[in-house]
Order: sequence, then C-alpha cells, then structure tokens
Amino acid sequence: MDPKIGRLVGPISPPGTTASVLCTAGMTADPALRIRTIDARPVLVPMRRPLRTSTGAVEQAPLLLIDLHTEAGVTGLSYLFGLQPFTLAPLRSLVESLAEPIAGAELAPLEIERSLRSRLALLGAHNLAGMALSGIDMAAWDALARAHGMPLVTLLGGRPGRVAAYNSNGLGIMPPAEAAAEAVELVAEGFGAVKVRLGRASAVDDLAAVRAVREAIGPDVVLMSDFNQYLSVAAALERGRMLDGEGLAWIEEPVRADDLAGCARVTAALRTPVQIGENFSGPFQMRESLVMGASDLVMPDLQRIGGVSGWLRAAALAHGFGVEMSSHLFPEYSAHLLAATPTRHWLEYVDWAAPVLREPLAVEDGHVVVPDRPGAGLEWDEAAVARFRA
Ligand code: SMN
Ligand code: MG
Repeated sequence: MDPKIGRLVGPISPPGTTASVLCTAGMTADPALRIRTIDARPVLVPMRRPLRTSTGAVEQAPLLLIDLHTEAGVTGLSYLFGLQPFTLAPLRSLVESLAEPIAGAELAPLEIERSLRSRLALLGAHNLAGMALSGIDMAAWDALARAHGMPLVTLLGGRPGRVAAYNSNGLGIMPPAEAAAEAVELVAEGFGAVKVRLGRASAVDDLAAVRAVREAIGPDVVLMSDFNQYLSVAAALERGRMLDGEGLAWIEEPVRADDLAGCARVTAALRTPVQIGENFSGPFQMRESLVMGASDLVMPDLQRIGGVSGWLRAAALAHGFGVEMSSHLFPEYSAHLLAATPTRHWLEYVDWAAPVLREPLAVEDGHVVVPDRPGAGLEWDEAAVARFRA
C-alpha cells in the first residue's frame, strides 16, 4: 500500500502495531519531530478553595504532569486531573506504558491518537486508560504547535482572543449565607458568571442557597448550578421544577451521568437548560447523548473526551446538532479549544493547576485570555513542582 495514502485514509497496519508503522509512514517528515520520551510526574497541589460537591469533596488537586520530549528538543506539556490522590500511581503507569511503543513515532497527533486507541481496543479507552490517552494526545498537539511556533488555537485555524468564562472555584455545598459571601468574592475576582453546587438532603435548602447567592450577586451575574448526579429522576423532576423560576443558566448533571434516558426525561420536562458532558467517555458516547436529547447543552471534559483530537470531534458533533458546548476543567487548554469551537459557550475557570504554572491564565472582564505564545501556553514552575511532588 502506498504509505502516504495509507496514512490519510485507512488503517496502515492491523491494530496493535504502532511505532514501527508510524515511523516508516513518516519518512517524509522532519526526522527531528519524533517522539523521544514521555515523562509523567505526580503532584498534589493545595486548592485555594477546596470544593464540596453533593457526591464527594475535592480537597487538593491530584495532577499528573506530562512532558513529551521530541528529538528536536521541543517538549509538549499537558496535565491530567486524577480527582483522588490514589489515581496518580496507576495513571502514571498507564501513561508510561502507552508511551513506550510510540517512542520514535512521527509527531502527528491524529496518527498517535489512532495507534493508542487501537492498542486500547480490547481494554476500552475509558476512565483511567482513556485519560492516559488524552494526556499524551494533548502533549503531542502542544509539541506540534510549539514546533511551528504557534499558539494551539492558531494551529487549529483560529486566533487567540478572549473566551467567556465562569468562576467555578468554590461555591460548594455550604450554608446559604456562606455561599452568598463566597459568590460575591468569586465575582470580585473579575467574573460575570459563577456556579453554585446543589444537592442538599432537603430541596428547600438548595432553594435557599440559590436565592441567597442570587440576592448577593444581583440580577446581572450569570448563575449556573451543578447537582453532580445527586438526584433520582423523580427527585430531579421535582427539584428542577422548583428551580425553574430562579433564572439559572443551567442545571448540571441532575441525575446519574450514564442514565442518558433519565437525563432526557429531565431535559424534556424542565424550562431551565440541562447541562451534561463532563462524564462523556469519548465522542461516541457524546453522540449517543445528543441523539437521545439527553441535555440542552454539553460540556465535555478534555481528559475524558479524548484530548485535543477527541475535543475536535466533539465540537463537530455539537455543531452538527446545534448545541452550545462549554468546557469542563483544564481551562488552559480549553481556552484554545473553545476559541476553535463553532458553538462555543462558557469556559469553566478553575485555578487548580495555577500553583505549578509559571504563568497562570489571565482573566479580563469576565473572559479568559487565550495565551498568545507557542503551544497551549503551559510552563511548569519547577520549584513548585518539586515542592508538591507526590
Ligand atoms: C466538578 C468536577 C470534578 C471535580 C470537581 C467538581 C464539577 C464541575 O462537576 O463541573 O465543576
Ligand atoms: Mg459538574
């Protein structure tokens, strides 16, 4: 088979063979733009505002920092968010195991993603394994953008600019007066939108929190809400109707994320838009969700949707279905990607990785500024990395 055609339109080899095939197929590429090694370093980063959700607390940010080194000396950076510290060791091992056979491969992110996905076909590219794939994919795109001296958004055909963002730090499950005070602080950090976590044992307590926050921030600040899958479908119908007159921008994950039929029933019954997506495992699951009308809005998570490659497919799906798409966590990468997303909606801003970054994201007038420097714009603060090393 002509290797050039093979590279573009069809499988260049049976699933399972990876680096050697990618190498021969890439003979025309700059020989230095090949993957040398991939390092993964776990850190436990303190959070300025620990977050209590209805289904679990996040007290510190367990991050896996990924460095993809090329023969050319260009290094691509990404990170994964493990949710709980115990995930860091298996995540690291998964990244290192997936990285081994792509040493020497041409820096062509879609080809790398395809070979990783074929290696994971029997296991399933979900959860931690899918996250490891996503982290490598992101670092490969970052390295490619850096090698071309372009911001990631520019490599994708867009341009750096500003993306509307809501402040999603804090505002966990807490008494209404505390939530109101914290919401005011979050707005004062430069945002015109914030998200309140819901899912208290009693519905009236949720309503009291929403009303206290609204009273404190005033009518013009956009207010999102997130149940983190806390409710049954029956309870979501009841609590959703109770909240329908409160002017919420969306009600997020009211029921189990994998109960797409239940999500669809809630979506059909409520006037407030229903938002889901942080638990979509890859674009195919997102497609199922869109076909079923499981939500009004979508917000894929970069490490579950399949990295930059997965995000691009998700963005095309959202465009095709005419659905607004927001991001979940990973604001540094998501800024570039939303700027290249036809139905872009809101960027979820959290500052959880900021302590290990040399230059955290800038926020201006309710918007995140897409960094106008090569790649996604991440640089590790090595002293901080050493301090928080897990
Ligand atoms: C969330 C997800 C993961 C960790 C903490 C909080 C939440 C969100 O669902 O959407 O921000
Ligand atoms: Mg959420």
